[in-house]
Amino acid sequence: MTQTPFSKPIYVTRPLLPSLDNLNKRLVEVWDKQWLTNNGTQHQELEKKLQELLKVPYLSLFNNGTIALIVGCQSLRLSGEVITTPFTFPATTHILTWNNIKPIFCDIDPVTMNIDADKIESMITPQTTGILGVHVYGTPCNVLKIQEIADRYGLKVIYDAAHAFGVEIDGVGIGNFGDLSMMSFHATKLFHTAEGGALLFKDKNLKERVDLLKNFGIKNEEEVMMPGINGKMNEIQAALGLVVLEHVEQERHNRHQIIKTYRKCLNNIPGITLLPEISDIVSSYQYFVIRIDAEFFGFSRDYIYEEFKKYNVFTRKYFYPLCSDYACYKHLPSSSLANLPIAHQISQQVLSLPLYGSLRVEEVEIICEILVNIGRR
Ligand code: T4K
Repeated sequence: MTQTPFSKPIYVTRPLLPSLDNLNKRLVEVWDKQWLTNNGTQHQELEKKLQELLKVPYLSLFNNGTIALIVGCQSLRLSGEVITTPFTFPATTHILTWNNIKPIFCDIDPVTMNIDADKIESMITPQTTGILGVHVYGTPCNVLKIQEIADRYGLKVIYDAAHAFGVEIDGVGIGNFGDLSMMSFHATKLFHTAEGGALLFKDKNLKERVDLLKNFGIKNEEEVMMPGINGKMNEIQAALGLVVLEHVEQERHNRHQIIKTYRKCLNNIPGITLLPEISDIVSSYQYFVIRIDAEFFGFSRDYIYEEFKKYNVFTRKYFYPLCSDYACYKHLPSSSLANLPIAHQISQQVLSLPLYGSLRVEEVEIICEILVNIGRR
């Protein structure tokens, strides 16, 4: 059957938008207090609720995930070289550069698409101070192996958990692994504050340092302790977050139904690989990603991406190109193709399909049909 294009664009994601009435109630509180930022009551309430929900000892809110990660690096005093993955959003690598740290790219695991823990050790030099892993699409890194290597070499571990809201391993919140983790609350994330983010960690001493760093280093009106930055989340962002939070469980449920539909419709199609479902993991259902092997499917990922557009479906190539191929990083020795063969192969194959709670199951079935029909040409 030939499909007709959707009458309105279907994007890779759409933000969870709670009722404006509920948001307004919160905004009235903010207006009444005439307190718009700098650790107001909405901020305090959101920080506490998230810390409990994400099952982590300490959490500090930020105005976005990138600034949070920059501050995270500062708070751990990382320097020299940090081993990281090239298969991620630009922010992960850039925050190292903003901290005057040299990124050392390590290849990725062919199944999880996260940094390959078995390859990290061979990249350690006397300059290495840390490991920066990304829980890509919300799939956890090999946290135990990474910690074991870090402990043996005295390295810090940071996780970019931008995609991993609510992820748990055997009931343990993802923010408990490593020295600290960053979550993004950008509009495109499962939970969001339009722009926003947080650092999550276990060390009590880090809370004071992180909170100083995100507030210019100001301790009180007469003492500035360190060269901080402005990383504060404002009251309007926090109020939005508190209202969005009430709907996150329903959003997760809806996304789970959509993923089940994708899995049913795209199962056993030669050349299409679905990400494995991992037991003992609570998922964030952040992205639904397929891999397309052009040889077996008959058409390349790039061809399918363009074809989808003709049907008004806007998929995304998260993550292509690799960070190691950006003009600012491709000169690095660790950026060579020989060092990153798996990452190169996977970045040519991945395609993120539309996934958001208000996407209808019938729409998902049509998206799958379009893909299957392309393969039959
Ligand atoms: N680390 C990782 C691994 C990350 O993925 C990210 C962010 C970060 C760090 C940095 O965290 P933040 O500093 O952002 O907190 C989007 C997001 O902007 C970005 O936050 C996210 N990762 C990345 C994976 O996706 P783009 O450039 O793809 O965004 P854009 O504007 O093309 O949006 C994608 C689709 O979403 C649009 O086609 C339509 C839809 N959309 C988007 C927005 C902003 C809406 O429907 N409404 C909206 O308001 O980066």
